[in-house]
Amino acid sequence: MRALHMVRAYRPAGDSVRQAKGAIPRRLAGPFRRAAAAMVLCLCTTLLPAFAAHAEDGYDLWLRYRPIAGAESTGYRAHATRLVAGDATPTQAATRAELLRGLSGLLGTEPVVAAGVDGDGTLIVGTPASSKPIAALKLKTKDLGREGYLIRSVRVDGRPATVIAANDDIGAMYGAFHYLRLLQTRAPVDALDIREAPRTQLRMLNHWDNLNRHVERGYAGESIWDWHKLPDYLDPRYTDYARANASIGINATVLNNVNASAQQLTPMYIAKAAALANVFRPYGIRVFLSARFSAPVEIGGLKTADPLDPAVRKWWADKADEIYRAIPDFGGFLVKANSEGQPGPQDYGRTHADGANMMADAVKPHGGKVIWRAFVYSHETPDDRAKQAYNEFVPLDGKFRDNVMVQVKNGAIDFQPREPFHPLFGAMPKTPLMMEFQITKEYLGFATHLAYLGPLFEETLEADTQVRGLGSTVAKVVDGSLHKYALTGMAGVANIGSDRNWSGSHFDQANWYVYGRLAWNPHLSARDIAQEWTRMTFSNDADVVQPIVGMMMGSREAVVDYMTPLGLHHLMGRSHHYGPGPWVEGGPRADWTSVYYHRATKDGIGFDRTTHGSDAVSQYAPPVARAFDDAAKTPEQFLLWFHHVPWDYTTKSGRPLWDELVHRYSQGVGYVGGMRHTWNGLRGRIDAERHAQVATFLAIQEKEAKWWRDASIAYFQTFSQRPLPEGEAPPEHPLEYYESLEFPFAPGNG
Ligand code: BDP
Repeated sequence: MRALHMVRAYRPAGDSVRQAKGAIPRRLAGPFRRAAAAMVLCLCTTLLPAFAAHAEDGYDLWLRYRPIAGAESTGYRAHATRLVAGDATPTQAATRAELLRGLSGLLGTEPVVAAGVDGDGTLIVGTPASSKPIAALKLKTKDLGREGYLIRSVRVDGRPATVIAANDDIGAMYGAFHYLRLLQTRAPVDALDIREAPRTQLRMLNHWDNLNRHVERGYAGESIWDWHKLPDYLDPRYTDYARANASIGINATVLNNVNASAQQLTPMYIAKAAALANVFRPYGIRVFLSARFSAPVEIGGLKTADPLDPAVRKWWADKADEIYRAIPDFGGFLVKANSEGQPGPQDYGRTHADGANMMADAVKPHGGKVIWRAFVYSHETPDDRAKQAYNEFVPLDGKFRDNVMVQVKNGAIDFQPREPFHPLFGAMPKTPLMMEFQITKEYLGFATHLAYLGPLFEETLEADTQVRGLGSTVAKVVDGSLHKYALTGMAGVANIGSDRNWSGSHFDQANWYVYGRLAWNPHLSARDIAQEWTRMTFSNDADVVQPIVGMMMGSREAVVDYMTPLGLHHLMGRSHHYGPGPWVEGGPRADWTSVYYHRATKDGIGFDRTTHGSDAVSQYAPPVARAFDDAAKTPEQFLLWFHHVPWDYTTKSGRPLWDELVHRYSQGVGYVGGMRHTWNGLRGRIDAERHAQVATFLAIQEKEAKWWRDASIAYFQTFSQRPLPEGEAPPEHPLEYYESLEFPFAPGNG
């Protein structure tokens, strides 16, 4: 991003002079006009050098490569004065370019590109096949697979060197990014012995991007895919997107929304997708497409999309052939079927397995996969929504083709600030299950709320399904070790858009980052990753890293507290999901209302999912089910998810439930106040541009956290009919005020 960054660094300064001059209204009288113009000019000349030096607008993400202070004296420079790295393939060339960009940025001087080790401090990068010096080292690389790598401090002909070796070009690229990360985070690099290989095979982003560039649940501007100008114009952003993903090991991307348009599969759009695939290929990223199940009818002229109909099967096989002619390494299809109004096999009396297998057969000859989503539920099914995916899919275990994966959201409802792990994890030993996380913060305050999702992802991955005894964690389901899955993977619903900072806020970049790192290794620690990201993104200064990581680690819990404490869920505004809406009821379907989920009455609150209620608990392995069935044994964070309890129920703190609820709401707001305080204390330690935006967003967050608290308390108090605990401020407005607020233009609406 360096080259782009430099170009941009100069342009806005010039532009701003022009715009600023034009912006002074003509009608202003002479002297005032002249004074204003002089002021603008003076402002621009003062700011110009700063802009020219660093446009800290977030575009560079975590790949900023800013100089290491004292790179010489700290010894970093001595380790990479020379670079031996090939450029015979596009991946090798991209790896070498990244190392040159990164090392010259970090070390303040460009390493000499050499053909062999003829000096001290050589960095040797490649594979035994592509690099003679690496072949000569006879390193053990077999167990690293195609994407793994090793980084080791070695001696070649007595000279100290560092080697980054892999079996394949892409492994070497991942190793190069790892090496740069070591420098970026100021890790020691003089005695390296690192072996790394990804723990999952498919590490994928799901873009919910429409062809008109609207991003469903997107809060970072419009889609980065400029479909209209593709395939001819390739925005340099596509390359930077690929670099950023490769730097964290993401190797697959689904370009379009799961609520898919059949148009995506027409020749015109296949050509556009192929152009993107060409950009991504050197970075090890494969393109997938969301496929609309009824495409054979909509764009194929058939009368049916019945998966058992020979003409339909042939249509998909032909379509797959056509796609593979344009994109030889096409990954396959992602499918949302018979969910939220999408077409699917059940429209023809067939099962999800019938649908998935038909498409799997179409891509199989080309080595493609079908990723079938388990996010299915219907308001016509008279059962708890939380139970429906399990009921639908568990009977199909073992009935899918071997190139089908079933993609399961982390929880059984829908990406809430907190959900217990989905009961499907552990329940389908014969079907590879992929994890689906949501990186974009549809239910966590959009882009302006600072919520680091590492702890959310980690909490789910570490949850113990207990299906094969203690320690049968969700992470072990996902990495395939528990059930010996032949295919493994993780998907994250992207938070990427065309906003200059990619994710809509500087801190939301951390959610893209942590997702990628956990997809690579679901056993990593969210805190360690936050540290890494902070060092790469803001500063290596301990006085900066520590407070930022502290803020981040508690930030998601704060959102849980001020939105949906104690296991409450799905209480946000209708459709757009912005702001509180616990009063939402009526409308087309009960399972799209809030009252369906919180079930507050004068007697109490919460959804009874015990054996006496909807019995959702019985979808978990017996020991887990027993714990969730008993309010006293249920972790309090899930209390109202599984239990309907009276308002005076004694919680773990000793407070009655109502008091505890109010306490949590206030605690959440208080945490945001604390983050503002911490952030203000970092003024001057972080560039002014990013500091100011984060400060403003935190102010928005505090205002909205209070709004959530006040509206929720005002609403639930009509049921609890209890006074506020002592010291708790009453809501600022009456309930009717909160209920009257409308947001027809909230972003991201479906
Ligand atoms: C929900 C979103 C909706 C998506 C759906 C899905 O509100 O926009 O289409 O998930 O995952 O969270 O299919």
